[in-house]
Amino acid sequence: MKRRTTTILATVLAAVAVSTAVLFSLPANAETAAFRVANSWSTGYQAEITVSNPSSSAISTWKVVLTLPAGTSVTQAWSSTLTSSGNTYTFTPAAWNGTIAANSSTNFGFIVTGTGQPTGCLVNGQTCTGTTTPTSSPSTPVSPSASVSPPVNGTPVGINGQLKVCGTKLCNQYGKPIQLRGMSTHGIQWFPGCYTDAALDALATDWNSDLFRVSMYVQEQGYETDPAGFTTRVNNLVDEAEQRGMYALIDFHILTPGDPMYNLDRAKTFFAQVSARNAARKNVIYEIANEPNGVSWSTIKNYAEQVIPVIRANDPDAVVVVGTRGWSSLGVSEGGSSSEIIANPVNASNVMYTFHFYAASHKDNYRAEVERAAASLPLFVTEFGTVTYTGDGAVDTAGSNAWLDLLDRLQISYANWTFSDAGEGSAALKPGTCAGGSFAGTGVLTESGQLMRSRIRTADNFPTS
Ligand code: IDC
Repeated sequence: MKRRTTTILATVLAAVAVSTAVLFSLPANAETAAFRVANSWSTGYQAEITVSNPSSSAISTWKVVLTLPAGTSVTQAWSSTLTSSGNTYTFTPAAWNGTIAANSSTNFGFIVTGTGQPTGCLVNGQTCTGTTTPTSSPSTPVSPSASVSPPVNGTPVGINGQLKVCGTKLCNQYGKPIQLRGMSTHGIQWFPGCYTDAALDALATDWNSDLFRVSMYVQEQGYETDPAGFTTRVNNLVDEAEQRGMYALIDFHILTPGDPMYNLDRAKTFFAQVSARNAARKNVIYEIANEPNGVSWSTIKNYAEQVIPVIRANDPDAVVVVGTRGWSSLGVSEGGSSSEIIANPVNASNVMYTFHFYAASHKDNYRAEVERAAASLPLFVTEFGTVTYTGDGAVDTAGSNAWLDLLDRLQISYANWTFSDAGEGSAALKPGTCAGGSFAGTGVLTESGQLMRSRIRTADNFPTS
């Protein structure tokens, strides 16, 4: 049998820190690749390579070899398998994207530490098509990889549109302060069956939930084990929320270790991806560090000031929520207070600060601190429980209502831990509910779920003028 030779083209778009980019461009007659803008920061950049198959038959594998100058290296890659030798980096398919159909393409991404530009690029042994061209800035518009749904009339996103921090409040598209009330997932690595269409329908139409927090653990079998897979799962849940007019809070769920710097490169990679992909969506809020612990506020601030620019490069108008010291207790659980934040806020606009509580553990002194902090800082309760901080135990109804009354009065948005059927007191759904597949009504709810549904489903009365 005669062996067919196939031409494969690779395209590299690499935006680098000091306003130049390397571009191996496709010839005009093979313009099939969709580019994603890469991101850059002072110590590195994110790049993408599109491998295109412009022939009339499928190819079954591909290999891209990239050379970088000394002092610059690839530190992470996704949607490909990376090996390296010296300054040569070889990318071969991930488990799922080796085959490229006729007239199709696939792409992969990577993070580079250092600002040197690629000096060579081979695809299946041939020079990548194109030239090295200096450009003044990342020049290609972001193209979202999935279509953006139009706002659904009468839903929280349909009414409020793009959110913005105004003073100490979260404001809607009319510049009016609003409060979002909703639920958090449990770890999406553990409870995928709890976030089905039926589950999201129940949250949107039976609970009247404004907000859906997507908790993507980084450790504990989370993101670090499969960055591309978890990124896709988060994006899918963003879409599920969007289709129902709910806001999606993307939670980069660091917990152990508590130093966010441990996950800095992962955070840059993840947020570069989700912010590029979701830039045109109005329903996305970014929560960059669930619960920092055992680290100073200045470390958290340093982390935030490195991650926020990555998001802003793609999605300039999105609200970003920053974790606080002592498991997002505004410092209180580690002997501090919100004063350290007020004295030294994150150097970025349109940001809010996280506060978390568990009603059976955190009482009046925490409530007093929230009330005090709320006079100066925009706060967002991205997670709280009706039980103890272990996530288990009995529901503290009086404590939970005291907290929720305070949050309502101060118009502080919140998400409750958890919309899941975990066998623990904080879970809203009875064990076995998710496998059963029906989620609406009170029959499937635990005591915590009943309390939360009754608090969340009351009318919002979002102001429109
Ligand atoms: C808990 C879960 C529990 C899990 C544990 C460790 O409820 O099933 O075993 O995490 O992953 C937080 C954290 C949140 C905790 C929750 C309850 O953000 O991940 O979930 N909690 O302990 N901060 C305070 C309490």
